[in-house]
Amino acid sequence: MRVINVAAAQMGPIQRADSREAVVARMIALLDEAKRKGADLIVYPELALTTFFPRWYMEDQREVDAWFETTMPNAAVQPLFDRARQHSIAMNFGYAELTPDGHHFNTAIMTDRDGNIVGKYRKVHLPGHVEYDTERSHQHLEKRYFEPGDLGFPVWRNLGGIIGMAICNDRRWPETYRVMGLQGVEMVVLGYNTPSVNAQKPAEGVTQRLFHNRLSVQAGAYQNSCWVVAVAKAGVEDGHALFGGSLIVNPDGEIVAEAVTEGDEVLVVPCDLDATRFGKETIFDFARHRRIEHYGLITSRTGAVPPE
Ligand code: CDV
Repeated sequence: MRVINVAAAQMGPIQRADSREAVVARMIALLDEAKRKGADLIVYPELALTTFFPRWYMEDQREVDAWFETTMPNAAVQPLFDRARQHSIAMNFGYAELTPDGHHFNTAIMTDRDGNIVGKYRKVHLPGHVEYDTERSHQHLEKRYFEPGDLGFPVWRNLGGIIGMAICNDRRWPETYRVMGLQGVEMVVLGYNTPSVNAQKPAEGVTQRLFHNRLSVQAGAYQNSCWVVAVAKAGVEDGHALFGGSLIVNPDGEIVAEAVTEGDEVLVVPCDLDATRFGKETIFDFARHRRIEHYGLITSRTGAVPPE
């Protein structure tokens, strides 16, 4: 058995006025709890250091840039790195990244047990819109504030396994998991901020939205025979509700742990990476069963084109 004890560290709401330092203190409390529960790896949400700022329409670029980190770790986040190294726990968390040459990404990093950053991922599938949209019940301006990720979907050897990262909306796209599956991924870790209300279909309801969350994550895990750890930022941020439902799914696509609150909550599960082998060697043995000669449209066409 090759076991990684994974902590899904769901975070409750972060208000617009909350400082990075206050958020990092909460993340350290979650890390301490994860340590007590024997974790090797802790997974935090997307944009873990701030409120989900893409809900706010901003025109002043200086105001936008205030939500971004220009270095990682920086002074506000260093205490988290220090505690993680002390505890010998690897981390994954998301933040808004502003590069030295002025690019803006929705980014996640992964560290090893010594607090070294060993992997970086930049969100590929950016949902939402660029301009203020009067038709929506609330704004979702990721396409305004971020560029699509430019790093693809790499995987990394860490903690004795092969681990990949994704961010929020990426979890709904089968391509996300399959590109990592083709690199032998054994565990996908991802964070999300998902509004409880569909801005374009308010009648949808949170039950259906949680169903789509589970459906996407469970399908990704099963079809690539890997573990998936999906972690929410949840609760009401300045009047805007985000759903919880953080979950850990095994390579059979079964949910093995699921959050029950919309606040700070830690789920720890021993994930045996060898449990990925059966699926990878049988029904999802890609080398034997995939038929790439029929998959050309996946990479040559973006939108659907129905026949005449
Ligand atoms: N942060 C996100 O990417 N949220 C999207 C919402 C807007 C649908 C998600 O897929 O959860």
